[in-house]
Amino acid sequence: MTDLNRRDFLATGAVAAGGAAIGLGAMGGSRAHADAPIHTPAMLRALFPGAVNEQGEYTLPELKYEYGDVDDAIDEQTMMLHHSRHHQGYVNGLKNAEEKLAEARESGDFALVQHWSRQSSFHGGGHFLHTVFWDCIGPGDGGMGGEPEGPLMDAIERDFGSYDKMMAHFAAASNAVEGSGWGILAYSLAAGKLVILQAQNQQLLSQWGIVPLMCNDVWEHAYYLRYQNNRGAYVEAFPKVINWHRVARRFEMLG
Ligand code: MN3
Repeated sequence: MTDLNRRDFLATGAVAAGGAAIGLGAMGGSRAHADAPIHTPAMLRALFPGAVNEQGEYTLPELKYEYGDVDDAIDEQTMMLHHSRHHQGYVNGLKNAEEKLAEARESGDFALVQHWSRQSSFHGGGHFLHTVFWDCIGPGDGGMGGEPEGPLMDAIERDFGSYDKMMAHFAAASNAVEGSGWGILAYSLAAGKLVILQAQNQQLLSQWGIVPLMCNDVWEHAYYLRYQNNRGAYVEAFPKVINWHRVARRFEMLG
């Protein structure tokens, strides 16, 4: 999927137009309309690279870079623990919750449905947001830092006024998350524009109908070894390791 250029993307979508596919309209100033490109389920799953394997099972995504490669903002040991321990825990928790809910459907005993629904939301939110987090930082595919270009920059300027205003809003949202959580730059499928949100833990305060494009994990486990309780210093350093090329590609997948 990631090798497709825009023309191939559109052509492939046209082939799939008769199947189970949906059209989104993220590009330029246009909102969703009748001739918007058609997106297959496989194309949309590519927004969460490595989150499921070919069998549809939840998996820990492999990073496209080494743990030490984002040391400008995040130290190697934190990256290793965060990816291999914390994120793996969310994958395991999501699988377990879905197994327990399947057992409940089999037995008809839904006494614990609230508990396992919460577990599914918490661990699922963790799995999918971390998948985006790893994808939106690190070297490769054009490199880290700088500013976005192309349709994503156009949309940032349209929806936030400027890149600097967007990043000031993003940093403020990340700093002000109450407790553990996330700052998230997302595309609203519902509104056809970019939005900045907070998430408490992994799953609260979200809107439905959004696709996270770029996010910063502000749980202490994401920064504590180097920054201790100084979340602000971590949030300030984070833009050094954003890979805007991959973020832009995620955005352009929606167009
Ligand atoms: Mn985390």
